[in-house]
Amino acid sequence: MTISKAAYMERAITDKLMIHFGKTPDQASESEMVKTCALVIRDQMAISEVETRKKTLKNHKKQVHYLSLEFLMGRSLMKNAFNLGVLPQLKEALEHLGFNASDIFEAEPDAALGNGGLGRLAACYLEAMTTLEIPATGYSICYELGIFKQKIIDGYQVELPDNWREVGDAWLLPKPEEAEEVLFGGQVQQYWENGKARVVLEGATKVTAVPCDMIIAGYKTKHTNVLRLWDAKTAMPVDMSFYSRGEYVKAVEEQAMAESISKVLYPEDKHSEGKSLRLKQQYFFVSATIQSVVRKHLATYGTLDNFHEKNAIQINDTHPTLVIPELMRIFMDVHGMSWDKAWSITTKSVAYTNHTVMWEALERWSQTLIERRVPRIYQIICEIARRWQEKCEKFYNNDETKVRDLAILWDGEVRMANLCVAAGMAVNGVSGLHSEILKDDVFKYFYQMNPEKFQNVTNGIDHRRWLAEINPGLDALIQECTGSDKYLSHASELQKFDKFADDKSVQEKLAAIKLENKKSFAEYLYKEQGVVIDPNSLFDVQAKRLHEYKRQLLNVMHIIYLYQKLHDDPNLVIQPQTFLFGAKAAPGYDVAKRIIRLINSLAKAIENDPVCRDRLKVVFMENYRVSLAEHLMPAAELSEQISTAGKEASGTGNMKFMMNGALTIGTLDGANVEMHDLLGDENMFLFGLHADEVVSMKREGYNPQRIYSQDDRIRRILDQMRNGFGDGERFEGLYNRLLMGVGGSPADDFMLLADFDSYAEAHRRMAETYHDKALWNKISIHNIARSGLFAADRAIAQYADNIWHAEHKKI
Ligand code: 26W
Repeated sequence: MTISKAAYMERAITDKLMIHFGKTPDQASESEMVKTCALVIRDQMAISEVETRKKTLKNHKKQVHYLSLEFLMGRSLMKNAFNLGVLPQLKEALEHLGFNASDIFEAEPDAALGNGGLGRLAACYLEAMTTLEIPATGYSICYELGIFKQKIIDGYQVELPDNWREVGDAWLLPKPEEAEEVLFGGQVQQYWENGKARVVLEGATKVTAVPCDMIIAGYKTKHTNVLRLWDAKTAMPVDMSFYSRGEYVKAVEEQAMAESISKVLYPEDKHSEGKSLRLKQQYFFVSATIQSVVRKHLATYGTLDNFHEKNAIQINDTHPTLVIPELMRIFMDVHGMSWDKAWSITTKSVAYTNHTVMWEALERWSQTLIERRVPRIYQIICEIARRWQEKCEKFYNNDETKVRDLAILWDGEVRMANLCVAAGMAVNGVSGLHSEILKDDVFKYFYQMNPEKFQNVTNGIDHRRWLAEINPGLDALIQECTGSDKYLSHASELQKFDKFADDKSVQEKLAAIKLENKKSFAEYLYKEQGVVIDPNSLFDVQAKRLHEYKRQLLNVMHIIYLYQKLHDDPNLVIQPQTFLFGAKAAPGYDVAKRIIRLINSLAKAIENDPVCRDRLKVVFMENYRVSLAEHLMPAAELSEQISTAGKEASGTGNMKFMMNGALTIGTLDGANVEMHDLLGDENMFLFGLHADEVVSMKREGYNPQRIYSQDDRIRRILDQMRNGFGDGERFEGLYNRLLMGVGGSPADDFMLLADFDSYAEAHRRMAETYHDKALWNKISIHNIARSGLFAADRAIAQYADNIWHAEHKKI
């Protein structure tokens, strides 16, 4: 049976290769093979997509529209084949054609249309929405360049463009017949027509938005969904008179300007820059999306009166906030609705997810910029803001501080988060703790006005990708112990694995799987980067964007501490450890880049040090990305989740490590809190201040200099950091940041010194536990077995039940 299916697959591949590239398998390159396989799989999905669309229309089901400026999709070939249930035959066909299947999978470029957690979450959610058979569409921009590729040269981060589309295009279906026009600039004109006020925009610049659809396969379902990526094209026809007037260059210039909108993903994380092009990107994808949604709705129902009953629009952080005024504009200016009716429908359709409490990341746009780029949208925002302010003044009896806090327009700026909370039908945080902080702090006055709006949906990850697909050894063990593959559809089944925690033979099998995974990762790292690591050392991993609040620097401080300890006592017996870092720094974030440089100095120093080199190893993994994470997670043993409490909204890497059996060393922050609820103190290495203690310690006047002067270890670590490691690099800037505060930010803003002692103590407990192999494996089993809560399926079911009110397959 499988043989014939594989033969069928092989035939499809050879035919496609011939038609598309005019080649036979022996002539095809790996890239051509990736593209060919993608086209074969895409054809299969395209058929189900047509069927799904028909069914959704016929059944008049409520649809979900997930708007996000980022979708960090990663690779799709193996994932789609896995979900469609054709992975075995695809592998067999490739091998039979003379290719190494894993080389082919490895040759696919990541579709890296995102920065980090927020973008990867959107990708995991699309998969889960599809598996749960929710009619859903993701919307974003078809960036030509995804997040930059990171090279490390002489210890420094260097950014290179990521041109993913050469091969990645194979997944995209352009739909020029569904293009939309988006207008920028111009003047708003109002006039009366048949007793009704009409608003039109004159002299605006048109940009055409062409959809490129990426089909998403679900697991064990024929249901498919689509990620619709908008490509910006100039709307100008090739106007000959333009050219004859000698304005050739101008014509080409305008084209380049329009098309620059979808050129590049902004590589910022946690810092809103207020750049005009970024605003254009936001309006471009929002306007195209809403026009397309409204057009399809009208084609089905012939009325907009039931728009909110048939559509739920989820906005992923504030980046798509302009959907709110854009819906108002289309309802009123294009379809003649009254303000009140348009507002009532809009506010029943849109929901907002917040992903950060860092003030730098809360988007604020200059009013003049918005007015210039999208004048009609600006008018509508002003009117929303005026009405909102009236409401707030009434509710809070003109209390000025509260009204100011709640304002949408303030001090020449538009506050996007406030607009979202004022207009959204629901607002949610992404972990229990984070959602509480939103209610008690960030949006406290909003919460007092509308407590029923505020919800929590703890993040989740696609466990089919992040466990079954990337860790087949563990997948097999779980299936063996739980008796079936049921956990793939019902992640809560993982619980059944818990009772094997004390089973010696299961512990040993798990240890053997981990060791295999560590060996494969060591090989991978050697191939990619030429670095040798020892699979028998403990793999201690911190992989995430580089940011001060995530405290990679605390990890570094502790490694320096171990390094100095070994120097004090060269005969000290310690567990050999490999510290793996993976992190991109935003190109303009100098402190983050300095920390990367420091990690590389430390790595070099240890490598050249005969006392330490057999016991400690530090590796900075270049270009951390989804596909690297897929190799890394199965091999990790210790997961570093050490953010300053109250700062990490949720974290999702923490969940991926846990699911693959790593133990966590972490603070009570984000979803770590919920992990701790499931695991207890005995199955996790908890340390550090709690979120409320961070706040109160800051209020009472935190003094890192005192810690520095009283704790010898800390003084030595920081002094070493300042002086560097003898390679000509000194890190006085970082030292000053911890002790003096620089450029307006307080000394040690993220409280590394306050948490150091407790962190070192947790590491000590960890090393002791690692020594007891049986205990370590037992804890690892508990971690895997209790990670089912963090499946994206659970999170999506909550969104569907509590926010979207959309039907879904039960899990
Ligand atoms: C405007 C620049 C910018 C770009 C991205 C500001 C903020 C962001 C994101 C909100 C940053 C982000 O990725 N947040 C992460 O979202 C994850 C998914 O919910 C959480 O797990 C992480 O804790 C959170 O940092």
